[in-house]
Parts: sequence; structure tokens; C-alpha cells
Amino acid sequence: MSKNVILIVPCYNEANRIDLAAFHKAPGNVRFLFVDDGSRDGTAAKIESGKPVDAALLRLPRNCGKAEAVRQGMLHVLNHPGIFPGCEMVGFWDADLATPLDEVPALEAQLLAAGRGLDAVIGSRVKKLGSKIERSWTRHILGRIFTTISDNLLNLSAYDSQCGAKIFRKDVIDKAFAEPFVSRWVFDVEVLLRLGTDRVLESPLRAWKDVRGSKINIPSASFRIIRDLWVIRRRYKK
Ligand SMILES: Nc1nc2c(ncn2[C@@H]2O[C@H](COP(=O)(O)OP(=O)(O)O)[C@@H](O)[C@H]2O)c(=O)[nH]1
Ligand SMILES: [Mg+2]
Repeated sequence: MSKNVILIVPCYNEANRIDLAAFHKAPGNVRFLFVDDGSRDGTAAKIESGKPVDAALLRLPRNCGKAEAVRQGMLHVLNHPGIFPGCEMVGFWDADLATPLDEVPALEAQLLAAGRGLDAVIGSRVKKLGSKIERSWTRHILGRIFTTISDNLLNLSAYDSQCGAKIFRKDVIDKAFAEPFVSRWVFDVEVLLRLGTDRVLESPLRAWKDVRGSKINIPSASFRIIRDLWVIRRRYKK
């Protein structure tokens, strides 16, 4: 199998949480670029010593948030084609593996099957028979409120724009990630708007679980999230 999928894994103070053994057991065609987002807990040293041999680590000197960490990772892959030869798809995946790496092949297969008909396939946390989505009810309700507001403000029509498991065709990375994001909190929405929502497929995941240790404090982030949606509306609304 060719090593055709690169996943950017943003990591901020993940030393106690990241399960590097799980990354070693990833499907055979997936390679990783871990991006240490200015962690101060030894995350980079832990990754450097325990990552799979064909994985790479990019260290950002200061914490700049998930959006910029993912963007820097994407640009690093584009600007250094020699580190990951043969890659056709680049995605990002949360370090806590809330979405298990077993979900990669299904997303990848849908993107490959669509050829140039799609730019990205994104995981979607739809609780239904046949899937195992373990999400706290508070997070679920807040997520539905977020979706309702973002759909009304931006006409997004996504069920779940915020899941941390997304894969893109390599040739759209520049379009989606070249410009800095205006939002630190909801950059996923900006990515969808940059590509055009008709270019993206949402794929219901078979498994997802809330992993303890989230660093996002939802009540205090809520205000900034809503404000960011307004900023995005002003920036992207034609
Ligand atoms: N909270 C937070 N996460 C970051 C930051 N930079 C990178 N990340 C990564 O973003 C991903 C999602 O973070 P997490 O705390 O699990 O957020 P949640 O699952 O959305 O509540 C993880 O891989 C983090 O390590 C940052 O500045 N803050
Ligand atoms: Mg998480």
C-alpha cells in the first residue's frame, strides 16, 4: 500500500494524554506530522522519542492555538515535499484520538472514489444505530446550538463542522490553508467556506468518544465562538 495519507496532529500540552502506541498501530498507509504547539510539559520530547519512525515533528516556539498549529503543519507538508514523498491526501486529526485511527480508511476511500469531484471528507458525529458515538449530553447540546447558529449566520448546512477528523486532497491545501484564519476557535468553518460547502462530504463516523483532558473551557469559550462566527460572516459573506 502506498503511504498516501499524511495526518497533521496538533499537540498542546499532551504529554500525559497522547497514546503514542496507538499511532504505531495506525493503518499502514498513514503517516503523521505532529505539531507541538509551544507546549511546556515535555510533549515534544515525548513525541520525539516515541513517535513511529516515518512520522515527523514540527515544533512551534510559542503556543498559537489549534487553528494556526494545523495551518503551519499543512504549509510544512506543502513546502517540504521531500519529507513525505508520494502523499496524495493531507488531513488533521486530534491528538487525543477521540476519533480512532481506524476511521481513516473509510474517509480516505470516499475521497479517493470521488476523484476531483470532492476536495475533502470530514468526520461527523452522528449518533445512530450501528455507530458508537460517546459524547457528553452537555457537549452534544452545545454542539447542536453551535450548528444552528452557524447554519443561520453562514448558511453552512453541515451537521457537524467541528469534528477533529478531516482529510483533504493535497492539491486543495493551498486554497484552504494558505491564508491565516480570522478565528482561533472555529477555523473548521473557515475551511469549509474557503473550499465551498458543495466540495466537502460529511461522513458519519462509526466510532467517536469524548476523551478526558480537553483544554477548552466551553462556557468561557462560548462567547468567543459566537463572536468569531460574526467575524467570519463579515469576512466571507459575499
Ligand atoms: N485546547 C487547545 N488545543 C490545542 C491547542 N493547540 C493545539 N491543540 C490541539 O487541538 C486538539 C483538540 O484539543 P482538545 O483539548 O482535545 O479539544 P476538544 O476535544 O475540542 O475539547 C488536540 O490535539 C490539542 O492538543 C491550543 O492552543 N489549545
Ligand atoms: Mg478532544
